[in-house]
Amino acid sequence: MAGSKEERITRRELLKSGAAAALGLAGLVADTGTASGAHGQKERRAVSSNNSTGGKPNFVFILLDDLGWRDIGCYGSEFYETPNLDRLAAEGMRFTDAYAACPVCSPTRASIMSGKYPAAVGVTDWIGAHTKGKLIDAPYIDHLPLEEKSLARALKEGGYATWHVGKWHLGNRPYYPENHGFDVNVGGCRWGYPPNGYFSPWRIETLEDGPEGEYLTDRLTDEAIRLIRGSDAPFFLHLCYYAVHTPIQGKPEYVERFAGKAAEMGLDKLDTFAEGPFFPCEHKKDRRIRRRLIQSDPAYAAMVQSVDENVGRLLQAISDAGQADNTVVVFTSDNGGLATAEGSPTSNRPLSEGKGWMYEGGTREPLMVKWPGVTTPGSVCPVPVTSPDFYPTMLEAAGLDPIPEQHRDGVSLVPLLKGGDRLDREAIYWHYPHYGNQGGTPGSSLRAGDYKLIEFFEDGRMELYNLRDDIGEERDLAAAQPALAQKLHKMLVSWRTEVEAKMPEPNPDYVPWR
Ligand SMILES: [Ca+2]
Repeated sequence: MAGSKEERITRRELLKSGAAAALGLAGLVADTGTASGAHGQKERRAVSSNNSTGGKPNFVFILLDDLGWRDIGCYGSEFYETPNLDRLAAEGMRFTDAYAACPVCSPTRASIMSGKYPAAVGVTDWIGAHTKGKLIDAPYIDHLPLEEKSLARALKEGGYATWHVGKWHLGNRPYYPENHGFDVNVGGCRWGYPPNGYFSPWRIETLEDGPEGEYLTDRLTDEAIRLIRGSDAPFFLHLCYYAVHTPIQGKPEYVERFAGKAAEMGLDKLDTFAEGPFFPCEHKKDRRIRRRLIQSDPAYAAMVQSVDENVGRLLQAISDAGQADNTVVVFTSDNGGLATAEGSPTSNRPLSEGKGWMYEGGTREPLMVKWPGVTTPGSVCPVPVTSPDFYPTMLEAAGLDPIPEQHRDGVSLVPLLKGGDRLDREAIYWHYPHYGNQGGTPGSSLRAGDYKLIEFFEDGRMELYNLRDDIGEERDLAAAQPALAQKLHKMLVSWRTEVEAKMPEPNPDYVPWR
């Protein structure tokens, strides 16, 4: 089965590279940094020899909470320090246009586990949220249904040891990781953040408290390393750090160092925040949106540093276990950086807004994948991809049969990881019929090629952007290009119908305050 799948890919890729040559696209492909041609040939041989040993690769899937697109050095941060993550990018493939399927966390996590868009699963808001404003939030399911065959279950049936370490936030106990195909659950529970902060005692019911003051990011990594050391491959490690979600708490020595760095860089002399309008959601109507303009928070930088250090430690442990050449490492985040509320600890600029918003700051994510022998070291992929894609990608990388009825919204990224420059997909969709906590309003959006259309449900307004020319979404083209806006809106509406997306209703008790 694996053999025939491989042949199919090979034929498709050969056709594709032939077509690219015929169209004179070689220069374009080289410019975007994706590999093709000779590279592709070499990679395919590497995959073949890997498969002929009968070995399945391990998967280390590292999911951050609220880490923003520009929170990493190789994505442009000048204040935070991430040498280990930068090295991961240098050794693997970095995606510039990778997305979370939702601007808040539970829905994106559900999309990774199900291979479906959040609207198709029914988990469209972070579990525990109930808000209203001019509209009343659409109803949503408060757990990942057991009818969904999770990625973990599929890999377990395919012979993998499956471990969840860290944040889960996909429902109460009946829906915990151990009921969704994970052999091991360390730290996964109903909480979306450490209820007692990052220093032990954490009071997380599925994680024994450490010594007084032990730092949570360190401990989760220790637990992951222990699992790796005690295992025979293949394994799937789903390592979901609670960082860098609120409360923003870094190790004091790091916070102090970054406070000094901020002063050295003169960041303490610049305007840090801009006050915006009053929140559109009722529970925050007395407060104003507060946008962070620059990355300069020492405590947030300290949290990022701890993540980076721990990723370094984890990768070293994989190498020490002799598994480095047989382990696919994926690093990404569940939604955009927190930039407009709750302390606004980071800035996603040049992207607009952040967590909780339909703009790019809400959903564009760092994504790096290192698949030894397959991804070209230091390659950069500009093709838009989204979080439901991980499910079919990992099945294909494992040589397992696809389950199209399950991961129906995901597209395997294996062709891109092998150096291809396109996916067979018309558009990527979002549906967030909620207000959330950060100032965004309910809406849907899609990205097709370079264009992105957003529909805002409060007033039916549509905004159209060309992200290639305008990454900051500053020039709305809806009025200038009405035909395109209409065409994309039609696609959006038809997609909503297909996934039976729930819509918010007007709030009859709404009294305007903005
Ligand atoms: Ca999150």
